[in-house]
Amino acid sequence: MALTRRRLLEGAAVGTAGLVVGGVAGKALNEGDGGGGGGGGTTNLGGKAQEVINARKLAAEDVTRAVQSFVPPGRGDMDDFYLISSGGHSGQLLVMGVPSMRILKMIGVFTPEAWQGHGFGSDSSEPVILAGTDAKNKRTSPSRGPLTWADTHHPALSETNGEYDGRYAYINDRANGRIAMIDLRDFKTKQILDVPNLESSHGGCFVTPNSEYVHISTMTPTLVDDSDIDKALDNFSKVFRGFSTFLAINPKNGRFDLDRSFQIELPPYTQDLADCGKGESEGYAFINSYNSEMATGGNLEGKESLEIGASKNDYDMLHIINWKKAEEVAKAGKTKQLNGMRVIPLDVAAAEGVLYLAPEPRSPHGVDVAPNGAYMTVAGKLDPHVTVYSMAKVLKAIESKDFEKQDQYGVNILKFDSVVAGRVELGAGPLHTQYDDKGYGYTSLFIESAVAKWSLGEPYHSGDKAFKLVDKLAINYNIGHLCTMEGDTMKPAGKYLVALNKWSIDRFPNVGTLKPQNFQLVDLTGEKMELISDTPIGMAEPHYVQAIRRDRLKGWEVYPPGTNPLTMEKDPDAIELGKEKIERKGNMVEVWASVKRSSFKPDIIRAKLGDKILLHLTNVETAPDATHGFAIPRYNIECSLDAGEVTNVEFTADVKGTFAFYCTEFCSALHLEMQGWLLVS
Ligand code: K7E
Ligand code: CUA
Repeated sequence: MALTRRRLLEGAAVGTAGLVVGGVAGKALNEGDGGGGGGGGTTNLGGKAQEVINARKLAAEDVTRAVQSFVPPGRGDMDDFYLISSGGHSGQLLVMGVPSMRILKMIGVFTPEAWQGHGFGSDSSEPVILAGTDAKNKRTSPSRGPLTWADTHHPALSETNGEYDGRYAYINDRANGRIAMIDLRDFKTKQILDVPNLESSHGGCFVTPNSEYVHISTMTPTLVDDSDIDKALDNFSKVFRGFSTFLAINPKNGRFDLDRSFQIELPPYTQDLADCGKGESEGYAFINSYNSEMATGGNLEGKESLEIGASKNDYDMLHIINWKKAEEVAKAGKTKQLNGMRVIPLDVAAAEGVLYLAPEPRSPHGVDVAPNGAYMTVAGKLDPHVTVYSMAKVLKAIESKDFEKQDQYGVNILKFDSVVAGRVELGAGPLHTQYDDKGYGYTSLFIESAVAKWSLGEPYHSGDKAFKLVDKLAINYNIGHLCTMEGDTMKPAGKYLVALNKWSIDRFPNVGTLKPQNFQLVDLTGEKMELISDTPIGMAEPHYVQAIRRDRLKGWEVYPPGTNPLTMEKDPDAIELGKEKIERKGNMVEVWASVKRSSFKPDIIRAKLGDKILLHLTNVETAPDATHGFAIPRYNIECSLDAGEVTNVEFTADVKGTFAFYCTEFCSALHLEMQGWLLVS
C-alpha cells in the first residue's frame, strides 16, 4: 500500500486506480451504470450471459471492455494488429495480437532460446548470435566470452513510402551498441551486428521511410582516444564522441550492408531517442541529447553525481541531421575510416550542413515526428510541457543562417524561438508521444501515470497552431512508452493505444517479488480515451512496441522444402526422403538425416571419442505446424526444425557414452518413439 500512496502523491490522475477492485465489484451491470461507454440502460442480456455477469459482479463498462477485446476461440482473424514488442533485457522480441493482447510468440534474438532451438548448435542461429560480438574492434571481456544477452529497447519495422511493409524488424541492444534484424517471413533472427564505434545505444533506432537505412546512435559516448584512461573522464569533451549510424539495408534480404553505411561523428552530449523525418521533413533525422553538460558523475571522488551534473543547463541540444546531405558527403569521400566504418568527422558534418543543433528544454526523453513530418515533439522529463518544433521553421532558419551561436565543436545552434511552433503543458514527466489519424498527439506522463491527449490541429498543418490538451487518462502505473496503431508511419490507424507501464503492483495476482510489466490497451475511437484491458508481461521489460496491421504481414506457413533459415534458400545438404546416408572420412562422421513423424533416419549414429560429427537434418514434412525438435542430451544441443527446414549441426564427440537423441516437440501419437542413439565409444 505504501506504493499506492506514493502514486497518489505523485499525481492526482492516478485516483484510486490501485484500489479499484472493490469499487468495480460494487457496480454491477444490471444497476444500469453505463460507465465506460457502452451497455448503459439495456443491460439485461438474459440467460447464461447475464448469470455470469451477475456471478462475477461485472459492471457495464467491464462487459463493454470484454466485448471490445474478446476473440472467440478459433478466431485469430479478429486480431487486427500485431504488436512487435521489445523484450527488454531478456534480449528478445515479443509478438502480440491487438485487441486481444495475447502473446503469440517470443522470438529469440540476442539471447539463446531453447523452444526455437535458437543458439543451441543449429547453424542457422548459433553463428548469428556469435557474430554479434565483434571482439576485434570492440572491447569485450575474453574470459566472459561472446555476448549472449542484450537490453532490447526500440523495435523498428521496415517501411515503403512511409508505411510499414511487413518485411523486416530491427531492434537495438542498449547495453552493447548492437542491432539485430528479424525476417518477418519466418519471424526469425537473421543478423546481429556489433556496430562499430558504438559503446551503447539507447533510443536511436528507426528506419527511413523507404527502408534505405536503419539508424542507430550512441547513448553513452564512445571513448575515441584511449591514451590515458585514468584521465578520460576529466577530458571528457575531448576524448569521447557520439556517433549517428546509418546502416544501409540490403533491399533484397533486409540485412545490413556495411560498405554502403556511414556514421556521423557527434559531440559527446549523450544522445537519446531519435526519430526519422518524413513528408515535410523527409531526408532529416532528429536525435535528443540529455547531457550537453558533459557531466561524468564521480560522487565518491568529490564530484556531483550524474543526475545532478547532467541536469544543470536549462537546455540540452536537439540534433537535426540532414542524412541525404550526409549520404552525398560520404559519397564524395569526405570521411575517415574508423574500425571498418566510414565516418563523417564532426567538423565536416558542421561545415557541410549535415548537423545542426537546436536548444530543447533540459533532460528530454522522446522526440517524435508527426505523421506528415511537419512537427517534432520533444518531451522533457523534468518539464510539464512538450515542445513542438516546426520543420518549416527549421528549414527557414537553416536557409537564412538564423543561428544563435556555435557550440564548442563549431556546430551551428538554431535559435529556440525561431524553430519552435509552440509548447503545451500536459502534466508531470512527459516521455514519449504518438499520433493518431485525426490530428491528436498522445503523450505518456511517467510521473503522473497518465496519458495526455492533445490536439495538433487538423491534419497536422505546418505553421503555428494552438496546441491544446483535450483529455487525460489515468494509467497504472508509471507509463514509459505508448503506441498507437501504425503510429510511427505516415498513415496512423488510430483506434487503439497501448500503454507500456513499468509498475503493476496491485494489478495482478502476486507472483513474488519481481512483478510483471503491464500493457494497458486503450480505446481511442471516442472523444475520451477509455481503458480496455490490462495484460501482464511476465517475461520481459518491454520498452517500446510498434503496431502493424495484420494484413501487412505475410508470414510463411511452411518453408519451401529444404530451406535453411539463415539464407532463406535451399540448403546444399537438404535431402529428400530415401536419400539418408552416413559417410565417414578420417575422423569426420557426416550424416544426412530425414526428420518426420515419428522417426529420425538414420536413428543410430556411431562415433569414436574425438570424432567430428556433422549432421544435416532435413524436416521433410510439408504440413504447417509439423515442427520437430532434435536434442542430444549432455551435449547442449537443441534444434527446432519447422516443416521444410534444414539445419546443420557440427560438434566433437568428446564425451563417451550412449546418448538418446530425441524430438522435443510432441509431434504425433508416437512422439515419444521419435528417438535415436548417438554411440560414442
Ligand atoms: Cu524505456 Cu524508449 Cu529505452 Cu523511454 S525508453 S520509457
Ligand atoms: Cu517429432 Cu516429436
